Amino acid sequence: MSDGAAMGIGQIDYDGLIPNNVGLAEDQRVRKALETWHPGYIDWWKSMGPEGFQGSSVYLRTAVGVGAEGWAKFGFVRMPEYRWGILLAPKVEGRTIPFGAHKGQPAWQDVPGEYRAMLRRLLVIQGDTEPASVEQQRHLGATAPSLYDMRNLFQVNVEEGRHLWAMVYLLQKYFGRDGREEAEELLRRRSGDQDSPRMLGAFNERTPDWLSFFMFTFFTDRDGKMQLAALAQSGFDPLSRTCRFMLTEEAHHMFVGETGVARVIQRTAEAMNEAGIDDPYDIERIRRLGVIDLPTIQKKANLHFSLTLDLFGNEISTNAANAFNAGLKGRYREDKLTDDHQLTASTYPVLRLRDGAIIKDEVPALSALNMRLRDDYVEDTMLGIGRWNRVLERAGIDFRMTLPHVAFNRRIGEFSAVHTDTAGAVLSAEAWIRQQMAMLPSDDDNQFIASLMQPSWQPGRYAGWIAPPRHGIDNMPGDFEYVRIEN
Ligand code: BYC
Ligand code: FE
Ligand code: FE
Repeated sequence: MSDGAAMGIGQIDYDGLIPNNVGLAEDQRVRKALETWHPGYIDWWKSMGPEGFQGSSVYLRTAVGVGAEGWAKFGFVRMPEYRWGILLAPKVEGRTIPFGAHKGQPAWQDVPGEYRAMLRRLLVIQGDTEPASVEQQRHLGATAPSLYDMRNLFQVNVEEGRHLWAMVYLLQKYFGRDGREEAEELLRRRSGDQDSPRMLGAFNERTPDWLSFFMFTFFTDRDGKMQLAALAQSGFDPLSRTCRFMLTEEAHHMFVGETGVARVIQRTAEAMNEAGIDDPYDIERIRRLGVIDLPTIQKKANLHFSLTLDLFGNEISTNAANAFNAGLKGRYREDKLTDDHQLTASTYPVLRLRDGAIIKDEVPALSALNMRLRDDYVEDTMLGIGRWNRVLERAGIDFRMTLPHVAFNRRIGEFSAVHTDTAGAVLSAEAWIRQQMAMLPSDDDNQFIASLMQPSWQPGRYAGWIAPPRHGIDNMPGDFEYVRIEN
């Protein structure tokens, strides 16, 4: 990192064990706590991180600054030697609490005693998702469709690891002994474990194949983006600054998911055109071309969208109202909104279940904050779906990707009590069993996808079910060896 000065390395101290821009060298207590936690983290990474590639050199970016420009430097790194750091966005002088009951007061630099428990819970939930996703993705390297994709997977993985560090820093710095215990627990829980699972449902699902991985980064990392954006508004300034920097990394995760699925769609469209197949539902013939048929891609999207919606919590939530009133968790782009930022007198429309039917209900805006964030999420997701559809449009294929209804396949909230189809029509249990296979991936679909997951590790080569990307990472040429595989 010697030539980093021009890129703002002055802001980050790379001398100690833990790179940081929070003055760890002078903060004995927290430095010691983090250094004590570090070996457990490395053990976790080696046993639960990318399986089989810990000795390989990967072309990764590492943060060397926190400014908007030039914060990253690319180079070959063995993942266990990645410099996971504690990086906060710069402090905004004179920042005030942007919303809630304390709106306008100076932002907190320390934890307000009355909100300690609430804040700790938010940090722990956020922190828990980060290692969970690494665990879910740990088997994927073995079937990577290219070295480019393998590198992107590992980049996402090391950054999710850094996001865990980000939450652990806040826990250890501001929550003393309780924080240290929570930090240990974050390394102890395991995705999908019967006895000690991760906290939120979607983070205990399997990510068995690369289409699932791309869908996960498109849909579920986008929940991460929305939640981090809401926490970036926090009146607790260290959390705000942490999340602001995490969001700069999250952009790449969205990119991996959106372009990943787009490239799968593109390859399928090309193969259909080459073979002269116009009917997207001619599934057997399309699969014989070695590509994933569009209806199956749609089913995967249905699954990941519905699993991710569960992460927004219940339709009506006093937890969300309390966190907003307390000034801890805001709305998406709170600072760009022009209302009173207190919401004590306003309402918000929410879809709910009444007498077995889906209706729209005006409820107090404060209790509907989970749904407001979810609506913003759906809007953001639609933009990406639109870009997938332009691939189909350009290829002249008569098929469009859509999002299922928000009531479809839910396990959290009001709609967990009913079955619906993807258009939101309520179904009997019997009809659900009959129609489910047309809406969610079946065993047969999953087996077909699994059959395509053969490694393609020659530099510049891509598996037959996915199109190459338009540009290399860091402008590297098409045949660049992004991962030097060594065991
Ligand atoms: N699973 O008042 P309610 C990411 C519980 S992703 C299990 O509606 P609230 C990433 C809830 O805990 C972003 N339980 O919910 C992505 C509560 O239980 P208690 C992660 C659930 O509190 C990809 C009860 O039901 N960050 O970063 O508003 C790769 C009543 O709930 C679930 C965050 O989520 C569920 N899905 O919770 C890597 C931000 N939903 O306490 C990383 C922090 C609800 O009454 N979290 N419950 O026993 C929060 O802001 C909120 O806790 C939630 C919703 C958004 C999760
Ligand atoms: Fe993350
Ligand atoms: Fe992410």
